[in-house]
Amino acid sequence: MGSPQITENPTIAVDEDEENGISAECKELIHGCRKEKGWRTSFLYEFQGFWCQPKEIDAILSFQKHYLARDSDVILATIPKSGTTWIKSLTFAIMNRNNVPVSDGNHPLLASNPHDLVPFFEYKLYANNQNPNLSILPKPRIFATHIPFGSLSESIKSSDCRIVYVCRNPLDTFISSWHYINQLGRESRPPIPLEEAFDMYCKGVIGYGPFWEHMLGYWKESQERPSKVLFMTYEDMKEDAMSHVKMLANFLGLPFSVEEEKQGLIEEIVKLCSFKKLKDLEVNQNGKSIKNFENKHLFRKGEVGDWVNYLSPSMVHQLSKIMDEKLGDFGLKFKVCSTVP
Ligand code: PAP
Repeated sequence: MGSPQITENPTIAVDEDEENGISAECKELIHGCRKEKGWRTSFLYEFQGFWCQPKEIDAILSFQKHYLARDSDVILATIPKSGTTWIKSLTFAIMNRNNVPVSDGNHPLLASNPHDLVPFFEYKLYANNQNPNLSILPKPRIFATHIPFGSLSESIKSSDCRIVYVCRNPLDTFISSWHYINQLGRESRPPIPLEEAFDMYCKGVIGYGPFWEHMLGYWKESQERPSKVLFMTYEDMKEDAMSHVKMLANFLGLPFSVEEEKQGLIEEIVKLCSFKKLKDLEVNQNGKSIKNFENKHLFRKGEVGDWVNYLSPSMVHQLSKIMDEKLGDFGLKFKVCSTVP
């Protein structure tokens, strides 16, 4: 953010800051992109068909140029606020269970936020380093991203690495995003009104949106290549976490043995990664994992259907219609529960 002396024209001050430190290539590129007012930054730019901030675009360019997937890599993909923190914790616990027992009092998930254990390509690995040396990372390498399927690096698509995609009912994702964005900028800017954010969301203007394109990219791939992309929803996971943990372990090629199931390991993983357990940890109450982002804001309510408390009937109607039009033909449906206001 600009200093108080140069905030006479805050839009320009913020805008300059947003472009600060990005590469010349990225600067040139974004000046040719369509732009719209952002939720949290002055602008979002339409880059490769999705909306993004300049610093994210710069990191994505580096990622696309340099990341080389290994067959054993696992990529967790989401659009923000769809269950990223949860799927990171579950996948980490499942894949590392032979290195660190889930019941270990020193389990990494008890002391670190899942975002520290499973790094994002665009916020961590390629954010300040064009070509980080990822070959030194221990196996199993688990990465995360919000990048749409079409813009993943070619090596992800052509290798045997696996992708797990989690999506969430857009009505809830919208409300979760709106709360989060307003928490982040509390000291420096007024909250974005719900109606304004809603209009942008319905136009597809949100980080990595439009949400329908994001979902469809991974959905289609999961239909065509089910051994490559596992598609799960937040709602299904909430309804039956145990069977989803089992499904996830099978997909990752690390099924639970009969012995592990008998010992109750699946239930232990579900408990370790539950909203309540993670939320109450010291690291998630007071820590910061992604620069300037407090971990506590990653754990708000963790419920299905909280949108009923915020959206008017006409908003529900409008967004449901978009969901139907954009996703219905592809067999991707979300429940709009009976408690519509
Ligand atoms: P990110 O994309 O910024 O990392 P992400 O983790 O996808 O965020 O989304 C946060 C949402 O997941 C929050 O939803 P809410 O605003 O509706 O409450 C958060 O509460 C929820 N969440 C975080 N951890 C868990 C968990 N372990 N189980 C279930 N929901 C969770």
